[in-house]
Parts: sequence; C-alpha cells; structure tokens
Amino acid sequence: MNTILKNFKRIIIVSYRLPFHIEKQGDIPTLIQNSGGLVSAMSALSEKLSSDMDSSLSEKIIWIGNSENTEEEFRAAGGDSSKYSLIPVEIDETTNKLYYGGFSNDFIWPLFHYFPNYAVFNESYFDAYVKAQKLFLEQVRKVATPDDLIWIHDYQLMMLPEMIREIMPDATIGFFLHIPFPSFETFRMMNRPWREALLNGILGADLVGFHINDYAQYFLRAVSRTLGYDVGLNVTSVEGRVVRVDAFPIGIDFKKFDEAARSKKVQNEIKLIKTNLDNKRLIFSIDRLDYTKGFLNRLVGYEHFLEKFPEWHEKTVFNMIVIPSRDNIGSYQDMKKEIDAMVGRINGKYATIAWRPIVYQYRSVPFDELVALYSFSEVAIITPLRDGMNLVCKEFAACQTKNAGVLILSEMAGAAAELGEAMLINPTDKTEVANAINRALLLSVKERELRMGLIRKRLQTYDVFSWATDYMNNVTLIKKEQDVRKVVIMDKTIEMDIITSYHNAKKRIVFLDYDGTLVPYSRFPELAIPSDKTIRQIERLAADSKNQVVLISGRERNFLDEHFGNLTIHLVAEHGAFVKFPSHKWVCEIDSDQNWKTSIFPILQRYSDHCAGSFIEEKTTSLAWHYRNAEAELASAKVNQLREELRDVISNDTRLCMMDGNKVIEIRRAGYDKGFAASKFLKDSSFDFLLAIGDDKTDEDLFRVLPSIAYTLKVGLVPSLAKYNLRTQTDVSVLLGDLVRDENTPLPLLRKLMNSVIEMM
Ligand code: GDG
Repeated sequence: MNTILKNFKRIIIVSYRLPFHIEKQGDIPTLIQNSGGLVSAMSALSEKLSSDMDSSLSEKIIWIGNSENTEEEFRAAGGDSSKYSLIPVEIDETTNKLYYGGFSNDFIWPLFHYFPNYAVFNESYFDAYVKAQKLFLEQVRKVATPDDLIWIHDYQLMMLPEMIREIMPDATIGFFLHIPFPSFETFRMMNRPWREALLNGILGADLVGFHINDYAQYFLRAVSRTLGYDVGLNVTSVEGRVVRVDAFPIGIDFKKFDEAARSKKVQNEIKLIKTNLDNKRLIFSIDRLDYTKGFLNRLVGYEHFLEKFPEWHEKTVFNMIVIPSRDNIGSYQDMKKEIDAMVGRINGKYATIAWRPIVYQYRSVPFDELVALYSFSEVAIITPLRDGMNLVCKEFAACQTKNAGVLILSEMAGAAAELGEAMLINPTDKTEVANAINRALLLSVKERELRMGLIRKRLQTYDVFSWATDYMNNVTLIKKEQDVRKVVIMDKTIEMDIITSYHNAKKRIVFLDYDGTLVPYSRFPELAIPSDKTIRQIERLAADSKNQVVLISGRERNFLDEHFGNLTIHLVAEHGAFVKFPSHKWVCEIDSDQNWKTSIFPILQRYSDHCAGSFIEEKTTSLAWHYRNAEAELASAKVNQLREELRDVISNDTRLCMMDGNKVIEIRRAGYDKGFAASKFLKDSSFDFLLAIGDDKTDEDLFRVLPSIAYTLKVGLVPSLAKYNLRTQTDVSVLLGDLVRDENTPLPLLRKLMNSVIEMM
C-alpha cells in the first residue's frame, strides 16, 4: 500500500457518487455501499488502503462525490465511512436531473455504448453538465493541494480535469473512463462544441486511462481529428504539457472473492442452492438493468439453446438476476417489461411441473449469496452488447475456486481483450450463444480447469490493487517526463529583460525565421505574406544603425526578394543555400547540380497522389512535400512511410539530406543549414545582444550555434534548444513591437514598473 501512496501526499478520488449512502434501520443510521462497477473497484481499493494504513487514513484518502447525505451524517454514522474523508457534493434536483439523468445517462452513456439512436441531444443537458462540473470543482478547490493526486472517474466528470488545471496549473490529475470510448465515427455524431469541450476537459489530466488499448486509440484519434493536436502512440501534448493516454484494465479484489468462496458462510449458501436445484446444472448471469447488458439477446440465445438441444431440458437452469437500476427512466421501464414478457414466454413454452428453465430475479443480492451463486454455477453467461470492462465475469472466475466453471463472454466487453481463455461469442448471434452454452456444458473437466486456471491466474496477478498501483505509478512517471520536457514560457519579466538588454546594447543581431514566426501558417504558402505591420516593424529594426537583421528562411529567393528586397536586411533563402547582404547579389553556398531531383520527385509525387491535400514544392536546392492540408491521420501514416523510403535513397547518396519541418518533409542538398548560415554572421564576435526567433525544427540548427548570451525563442510550446517558448506566433509581433517602440513613447505599464524596480536597486 505504501508504494501506492508514497508519491503523493493524499489521494483525492472524485466520482459522481460517493461509495455509501445512509439508510435508517429503525433508529440507527446504517451505511450502505452503493452498487456498480466503479464503486466496487474503488471501495475495494480504499478498504485495502485503509486496513494497511497505520494512522489517520481519513487524512490520506478523500472521496468527493454526490450524495443525499451530509458530511456530518457520514461522520455520525462512523463505521466504514470513517476510513476516508467523504465530501458530499450537493447538486440541486433540477440540475442533477439534466446533468446526471440527462447529459450523462441519456446522452453520453448511449452514445459511448454505440446506441446513438437512444442518445438525446439537448442543449439544456449540456449546460447542466457544465454547471455540475463547477459544483465538483468547488469541493476539489477547498481541499486539493499540488502534492495530492486528484483522481477523477468516469463520464459524468469529463470536463473537470481541465477546470482544475485552470485554477491549479501544477496539480497532478488522473482521469479514468470506466465506459468505452467510441470510435471516431460515433463520437463525431456529437455537436462539435461539445466534442471539443469534452476532449479538452479530459486533456486537463496528466494521465488519461481507459480499460483497453482500443478505447485509448479511439480517444487519441478523436483528439487528433477534432482538435488537430499531434498524437503519438500513447501521448499527446497540450500547451507543451505531455499527456499520456493508456490502457489500464481494471481488476477486482480477487482475494476477497476467492476467500469468501471458501468461507463457511458461503458454503452454507451453496448447500441451500444445491438442494433447491436438485442436481440440475446451473447457468448464471447477473447485471444491472441496462440495455447495454444484452438481456434480450441473451434470452433469445438461451431459447435457441432450449430449442436446438432438447437433451438439456430439465437438466439445466438459467438463473438470470437483474439488479434494479435507473428504473425511473421510461426506456429502462420498457426494457424491464420486455424482459419480463420474454422470460414468461420462454418459461411458458418449456416449463414442466418439475422444471422452470429460467429463474429470473429482479433484485439486489447480498454479497454472500452472490459469491455462492458465482461459485456454484457451472456456466456464467456474460453477454453485454457493449461494456467498458465488466467486473461480473471477473468476479465469477475469482469464485471458481475449483476451476470447474466455464465463462461465456461477449467479445463486446472490454474484459474480452484480457480473457482470451473464455468462450468469446458475438452476443447478437443466437446460434453462437446456443452452441456456446451446449459446448460449455459438454467441456471436459481438463479443458475447463485449464481455461479457468489461466483466467484466475491473470486476475489474481493484476487485481484491483495492481491496477491502482500501476495507474498511480504511471502518473508519477508522466509527471517526471513533463519535468524533463518542460518549456519555459516567455512571461512579462523575461520580455522586460530582453527589452532592457536590447536597449542597453551597442551592437545587435536579430535572426528571424519567416513561416510560423513572422507570419502564421496558411493553407497555401503563397498566401502567407507579411502584413504591413510586420514589414514596418522590420523596417524600424533595420533602421537602427546598431542592428543587423537577418531573415533566415526556407523560402525561395524570389519570394524573399518580392517581400523584403527593399529593406536593408540580410536575407537567407532555402535554409542557408543562398545568402544576400543588403544591396548585394544572392550568393549560392553550394553547386548548382539538380540532377538528384529526377529520382526524388517521382517518390514525392506518389505520396502526393495518395494523400489528398498534400503537395510538392520545388525549390532550387530542395524538394518539399507539404502535408499540412492533408487529413492528419493519413498524413501521419504516409509521412512515416516516406521517411523510411527517403532514408533508403539518401543512404546511397551522401549529397542529400532530409529535413523534418513543420508539416513538411524536405529533401535537399547536404552541407548547409540555418546554423551554418548563421555562423557566417557570428564570425563577428562583437555583438552584445543576440536574438533568434523561430518555430520550426530547422530553427533548432540556428539556436544550436548561438552563444550562450543569446536570447533564443521558440514559437509554440514544444521542447526546444531555445531558452524560452512563445505561446503563439502573435507573441512575436508583440515582442518586435515592444523592441522597436520609440523610447520616448510611453512604455507599457509593466516596463515602467520594472524600470523603477531596477532604479531602486
Ligand atoms: C462500469 C462499467 C466497468 C451489482 N449489483 C450487486 C452487486 N453489484 C456489483 C457487481 C460488480 C458491479 O456491481 C457491476 O460491475 P460491472 O463492471 O459489471 O458494471 P457497471 O456497473 O456497468 O460498471 C463497466 C465498471 O464500471 C468498472 O470499471 O467494468 O464496464 O459499465 O462488481 O458485483 N454486488 C452485490 N449485490 C448486488 O446486488 N453484492
């Protein structure tokens, strides 16, 4: 346990619901644990942590969630609730109806479980969702510190991570989604602003966890396609903060179920079931009432089994337990009626005086009875149409202490990704379901033991505690990675330092990249032309006799001539292949051989043909394949292929090299780069102010050659050799504006302040 908690001062769990509510039994307030997968898992974890903890655990684990009970009521009820601090979030009834019943359960739940036709799109749902997040935020704000791990759970709180990040930029935040994250085609059915809000919301976390890798990949795809962020295999980044997105398949408290199954109490329960069953073989299922759990399909499959395999009549009983849930919602009530009717019909068709093929119960089950049923059943038939994970199938296996049971599991449950030794079936195929039941009943003892033994071993190893430890260790790792890749954003103090040094200097040199630095990127490079304001700023820089200005770009000579030819500045074109001093001619730094293009052009052409929106730009010394306008996912796959292919070609031709730019791959003659070009200017060592601004990977060559006194600025919040990062390209314009501002014109307030501070010192 200590390993789990050692990296954090406290763990603050935030979930929609607190794990307990209080019911009065007679006059005595009694704590009742709420049902549901998340509560089961997190309660198990908290219980374990609390029993291992030597002192004041309630100081260590704080659980924030909605409840009808107050903090005082929980304290008064004592018992299990005193093991951790329970902080209720009060949500008024109207908001809760729209937020929880509406947006969460009437919209997100069906959509994320691939039931889009059940999803109700309602603006007021969304507004209530936002409002409710703020209520949770208020409670988090009251208790959280940067040393805590704030672990937010599930689809009811997807916008909370970002809200916390806004008020606590250094907070350690984990988010875990317990339901599936759908494929992009389903996710995109949502209104675009909601999509963006939810994704940005989740990305406020440092670690985003899902049950299986598919969900993690679907999430990253949604991030890439909706927000346009670059995504890697398991990462993306938000304003320079690396966010890890990974799979952590939730486990169960294996030991608790395994031990309970062997306990006397449960053995007594089993005896009771055995007597009632009178030697019939027990098939079992238990799920919350929900359309995702596939009750109707399961019943159709079981009916087909009875039809196809009459030899099992009177020899098997299917005990289907449905746990009441959300049955105040119309669609759930309708589904319940359908289940009732179908069970009645099947029993009516096949029952005899001595046998009912289906024993259907609509009720909650006490723990010992549940364990007895798990343990005694020979076959569990867990066939959801969609399920984030499904804990029931894992609990069943944990109770199979004799390794004798068979698990029939839907391939649509997240658990199927882990439990390959189960009989995986398509829950909508009645023949497959019927055949699987028959096969399960006929399976040899040896095969049953083998399959169940392997399943149990895995569940025992990766139980809910390993899951939580794994998750929390990964939070720690990602925090470390963030530290390594931290960017230092140029704030006002740094800007003032630059401006002051600029004004104090006697001889200055300023290197400016063009695209992404002086102008924003445009869909078409031809349209990315400098604004009048930018031209004026550069003119003013150049007009100062103390300054040398070098525009250092990947652009062609003609373009630079057209827009900057009239200014008294140095121009560097094609990443250093051509250099032009004011009032001089262009000088070429390499020979004019262009034959190499004949072998490279067709390769780029092929990629261009296969990747709509991408195009080739031909320069004198290079060929560039631009993929900014191509569909991001396709482009990212093609770029990787192209890199490989070009690498092969280049390895045979030492004259060439490949450059990875901003959404461009450029192949060009080797032997020069922006750093090489800059070094020529740096031969003069008398500069006492040096500034370089660039946004591109190619600008790293420039940053690398500058002396340590230089101010190097990277546009964009990605790690760089530059000393500081600017958030956006517009910050460049602000800085240049401040640099060239006439010293007699009023300074910005902050600069005045800084100057007075300096004077006072
Ligand atoms: C969500 C995801 C994911 C329920 N009724 C009783 C009872 N339970 C316990 C079961 C089990 C849990 O509730 C149900 O868990 P599931 O995983 O099957 O389903 P969801 O509630 O939909 O949970 C799901 C889960 O979160 C965890 O991440 O697996 O995919 O939908 O633990 O034992 N236990 C007892 N009596 C009941 O009446 N004793």
